[in-house]
Formats: sequence, structure tokens, C-alpha cells
Amino acid sequence: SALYKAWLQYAKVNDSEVCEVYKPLIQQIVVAGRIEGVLAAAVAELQEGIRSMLGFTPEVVQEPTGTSCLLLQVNKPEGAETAGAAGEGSGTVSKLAVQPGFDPLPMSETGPISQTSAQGKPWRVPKASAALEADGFTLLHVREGGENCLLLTGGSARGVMYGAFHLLRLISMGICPEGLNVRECPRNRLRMINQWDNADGSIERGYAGRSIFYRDGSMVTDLQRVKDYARILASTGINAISINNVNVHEVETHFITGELLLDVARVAAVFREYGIALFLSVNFAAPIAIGGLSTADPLDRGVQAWWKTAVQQIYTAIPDFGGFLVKADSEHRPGPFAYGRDHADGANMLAEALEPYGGLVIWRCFVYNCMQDWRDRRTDRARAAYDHFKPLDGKFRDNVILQIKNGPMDFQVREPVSPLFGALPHTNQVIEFQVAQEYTGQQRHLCYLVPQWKQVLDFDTYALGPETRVKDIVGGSRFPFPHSGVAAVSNIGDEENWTGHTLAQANLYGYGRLVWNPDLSAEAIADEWTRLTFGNHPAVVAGVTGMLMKSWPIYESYTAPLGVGWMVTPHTHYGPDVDGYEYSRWGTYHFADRDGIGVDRTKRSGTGYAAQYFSPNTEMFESLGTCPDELLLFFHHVPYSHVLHSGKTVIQHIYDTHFTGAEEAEGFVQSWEGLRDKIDDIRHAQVAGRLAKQAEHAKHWRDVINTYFYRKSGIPDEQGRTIY
Ligand code: BDP
Repeated sequence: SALYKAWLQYAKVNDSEVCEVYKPLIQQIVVAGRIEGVLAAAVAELQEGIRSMLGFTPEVVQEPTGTSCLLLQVNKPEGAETAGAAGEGSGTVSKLAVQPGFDPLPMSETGPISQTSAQGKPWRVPKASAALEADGFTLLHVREGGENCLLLTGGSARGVMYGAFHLLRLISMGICPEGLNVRECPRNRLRMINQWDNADGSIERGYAGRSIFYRDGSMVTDLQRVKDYARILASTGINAISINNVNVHEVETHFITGELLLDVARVAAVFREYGIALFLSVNFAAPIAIGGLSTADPLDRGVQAWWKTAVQQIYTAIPDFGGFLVKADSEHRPGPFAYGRDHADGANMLAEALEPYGGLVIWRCFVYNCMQDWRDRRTDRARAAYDHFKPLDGKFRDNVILQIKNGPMDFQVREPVSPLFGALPHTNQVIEFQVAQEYTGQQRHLCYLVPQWKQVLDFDTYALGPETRVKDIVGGSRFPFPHSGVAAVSNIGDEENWTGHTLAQANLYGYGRLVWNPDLSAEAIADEWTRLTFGNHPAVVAGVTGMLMKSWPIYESYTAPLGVGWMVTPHTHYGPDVDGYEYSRWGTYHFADRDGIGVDRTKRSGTGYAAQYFSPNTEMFESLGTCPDELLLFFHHVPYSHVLHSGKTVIQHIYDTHFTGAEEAEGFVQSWEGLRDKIDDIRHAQVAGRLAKQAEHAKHWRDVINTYFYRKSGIPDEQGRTIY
């Protein structure tokens, strides 16, 4: 169904001009070598996509019979055999195949896909590029001497596959191949998705049904849906996945051994076909839980030996196993602290076991005391990750990567960037986002998160002076990390449309695309997604893109104000409860009283969190005069009458944003209604239903928040609107 196909609709192309240009070009797909593995996935995708969009199935041949074709080849670095390419002298088009050892092609700008048709660029005889990274590709339109060909060259079979998906996107978006000269390389090496799926079939923070991986304690037997998931992930460039929750329970603890390991191997085989490496979340106390040892102390020789044997067994079953993801000493998970060891001891012990096989340990920095005393204003959860990990910089083995949440707290609608980025120059790191909308409307509200992630990736840490942006740090270009990249918690489940809210598919798509190239704009990604998902009608493209782009600010405006966070119902994290966490031990406070609100995190009078940044960020956040409005209450406790840079008082800002936010949510209902005749009934009705509920729920948020602050402050709304 259209719901299920997500952005791989491959809808019939109606533009006859586009059809006419592509048809002759891609009647034949030429692959000289053996077609297997990822290359087979790429060829199958091309055949199916072309059949569906253009109405014919290209034949796959070793040598072209005419003067037009789509040539796929793998470019191996200098000296190596050129694999999968047309062999020398085997036909006219084969001369187009790369020859090893020549200069790299000129780079074309990696831009939004709608601009990749580089019209009129002079064509040169394609030469091998030693610099073409494994996951990169070039896509060239070659028209010379009676030949008219598309030449797709990957740095590896994976590169060819990414190029195939790229070409299919171009066709879907109606972009002509004339003069095409694309060169793309992903900017992040590790492009990962984390499933928070449990063996019982539930999903921690899952908002789109049950797990597609597990049912009632076992792995599902029919892996078709998993395969389709691998496909949609690969289409955006994802190359790694962890398939079980970071909170590892009893059954999942056993995934690394016996029968369950064989099940994991079956899943790994499915992802392998799409170039995606499989990781497991592991239980740090596994040596006790399954090994029968009395300790999990990382410095204990018995424990070390146990993990080595376990890892050896894993690699016997899964030779290209990615490694472990670990949540330790956090929210009641076991970890090295129990033995008086630090997190470098813990991570390094696992890393040593994985090292001979090239495996990685991805160790999360989400470590804090979730039992802290709310009466003690000096403790600050925001400080915890930095306080724990900064002193360990440089102490981790080369195959350890720290996974750092984008903010210091927990995926709120607005948070500052984690001060750990840039503060660990000697430690591999990945940033962690949450595609699942735990705190941003749980896929019942529309909240396109790409603009938020972009702000984070663009943030300048000043770690090495100006222009030390988060995207360059995690992209590995500012510090020479052997491993780095991006990870995120997935938002999919077994609902027909994967994500519950059909428009929430844009977050998964956008995540992959942004990680591939963090310089793409949020609008360009929204535009691509909309075209691929709903077609190229200008009203649809403008309408849906517009809604997506407004959605995060709107969601923010009717929920927790000015960066203070939370105010959600405890445990479920859905819906307003202003004091829900105020007197609990989770460390998430707003400190609202009759006089004011906000958390003083300055070094002058507060928790000192602001000092964890580099200058001038510390000074910017520290001073009321320069702290950005949207983060004011994250860093400062101020009276309700405090005047923001916007000119409004804090209390009036709260009233105004909550009134307009709820109104704008209502506006989504109308905008979507206007697209009724241009979107299929099923998807239209599905989204319409969600938007109507969002509009209602936004009013509820508005009323709860406004009433709370009116009663606390006693200050009436300047405009005299109804507050209960
Ligand atoms: C929080 C979730 C919790 C997760 C935790 C984590 O509420 O369910 O286990 O993060 O990241 O956002 O480990």
C-alpha cells in the first residue's frame, strides 16, 4: 500500500518528457562482474523502481548491445582490479568504464537532490578516482560520439547501491539526466539507527505499534518486513543498526549465545544485503546472568575471558558483526561503578574482546543519577555526562566510540547542545538523536525534527576556535577520530505506515539524508520527502513542506516554554503535567514559584553547568543579556516580569505562544484539508485524523500551561483572553 511504501512509492511518471529521456538510457543495465550481495540489491531496486515508474523492466546484461545503457561499476583503489566493470575491449560502452589509477574526477557540489542535475558541465572521459570512498559514488551522463549513457560508479558495491537509490530519486522527482555529473560521499562514517525493541514485542518509547523484529520472546520467523525496513533505511544511507533496546532485559541478554544468536544471525543476513552492519545492545552483567560468574568486574580475568569467548562465538555466527551498544550505570542498569571501576575500564574490556574481529564498542554517555534528591539545588543532571566522561578523554581504546545525546538532558523540544562535543578531542564519538518523538508529541502531533537536528549539528563549539561545529566534530574532519558519526533512536513499529503518523516518516527519511550530508537544508529534505512520498504536484509540495517546516516551532510554542523542558505526564511523557516531575528524583525541574521560573545553571550563582562550554559559549549562556530567549529558562531563574530580547515579559510570552501555538495547530487541519483531492484517500484520512486530535490536544496544553502560570504568578494576560 501507499502507506507501507513510505518514500519508495516509485509512482508512475506522467511527465512524458522525463520518460522520453530516461527510456533509451536505461533499457539496459550493464554489469560486467558477478551480481551478488549488495550489488544484487542495487540491481533489483533499479529494475523494480524503473518498472514501476517508467513501465518497463530494464534487462541486465554483461555487455551492452547498443549505444545506450546504464553502466554500473565498482571503482577499486589504485592498483586493484576494477571489479564489476565492463572489461576492456568488450564493446563500445566498455571504454567508458573506469581505468584504475587516474586522477579523480572534478567534484560537483553535493547539494540538495533537486539541484544535482548539473546542466552544461563539460564532460570528461571518466577516470578512476582513488579518492572515491567506499560508500561514495559518481553518477555521470555521458553523451559522446553517438553514445548516450549513464555511468554509475561506486567506491564499493555499497556506493553503487547508494547511487542507484539516488538515480531512482531523480526519476521520481522528474529530474532529467541531461548533463548529470554527481559525486557524493557521505560525510559521516557511522550512520546508525538504534531500535529500542524488546524481545516480548514491545518497544520502549515506540509509537507505531509493536516490534517488527520480535513477538512473544522470540525473533519473528518471516523476515520480509525486516527486509523492507533494511531497504528503506539503506535508501537514505544508513549503514548500521542495533536491533534491541539499550535497556537489556533477561531474554535479550541471551541474544549473544546459543539459539538466540542464530536468530540474530538470520537478521544480520537480511541487513547485510543492504550494506547495514548489525549491532547488539548488551547487558554489562551478562557474565553473571548467563555465564554464572559471581562478578562482572571488568578487571577480573575470568570476566575478560568470558567476554572473549562470547565474542568469538558471535563472530563465528556473524563474521561481519558490528559490535556492542552499551548503556551502563544509568537508570538502574548494571555497569563498572558497582566494582569501583570507571567507564573506560568497562568499555575497554569489551573493546579488547572485539578488537581482533574489527568490532566496535559504542558506549553511551547517558549516565546520571536518577535517584537524586530534589531538595538539593546544587545537583544538576545536566552536568552529569560531562562530569563523568570529560576526565576519561584519551583513556579509551581505538575501537570504543562514545555515544552522546544531542543535549545534556533528554531529547526535549528545546535543549542546548551537549557540552561534551569538542571536549573529548582524543575520544571517538557519535551524536545521538531521537527520531522517535518521545517528548515531541509521540507521532500523534506533527513535529518535523530535521530543523532541530540541523541547529545542533551547526552549533559552533569553539573547541578549536571558531568554526568547530558539531557536524564537523562528529563527521571526523576536525579531530582525526578513527570512528565517528551519528546514531538515532528509530521511530518505526509494525503499523502499516511504519511510523504511526504518516508525516512522521519524514523524520526517518530526513535523519538518514541529513546524516549523509549535514549541509542539506531542512527545507530541501522536506521537499524531497514530500515529492517521493506524495508526488510532485506543486500545491502538495508547497503545502506539505510548509506544514513540516512550521511544525517544530508550533509544537514548542504550546508546550514547555523557553527551554525549561518536561512538564509532561510522568512515565508516558505524553500530555501536560506541569509539576509531574517537579518533586521526583529524576533531576528534571523548572523551579516555578509565585515569583519566577527556570533553573540557574550559571557558574556565578547556579549549578555551574554553563562553565562546561568553551568560551565564548559559556559567557553567552552565563549572561542574561546574551542568553538566547529560547534557552533562557534552561540557564536562568528569572521573575515572570523579566523582559526577553523579543520585548515581551516571560509571562506574556508564555500566554502569547500558547494561544498562537494552539491556533496554528488548528491551522494544520485546514492546510491539510486543502490537499484532499491531491492525496489518496487512505493517507489523507489517516493524517487528517491525527491533525484533528493534535489541534484538540494543543488546546489542552495551552489551557493547562496558561492556567498554571496565571495562578502561580497572579499576572493577567495583557490581552484579556480566557485563562481558566
Ligand atoms: C529516555 C527514555 C528512556 C530511555 C532513556 C535512554 O525515557 O525510556 O531508556 O532515555 O536513553 O529518553 O536510555
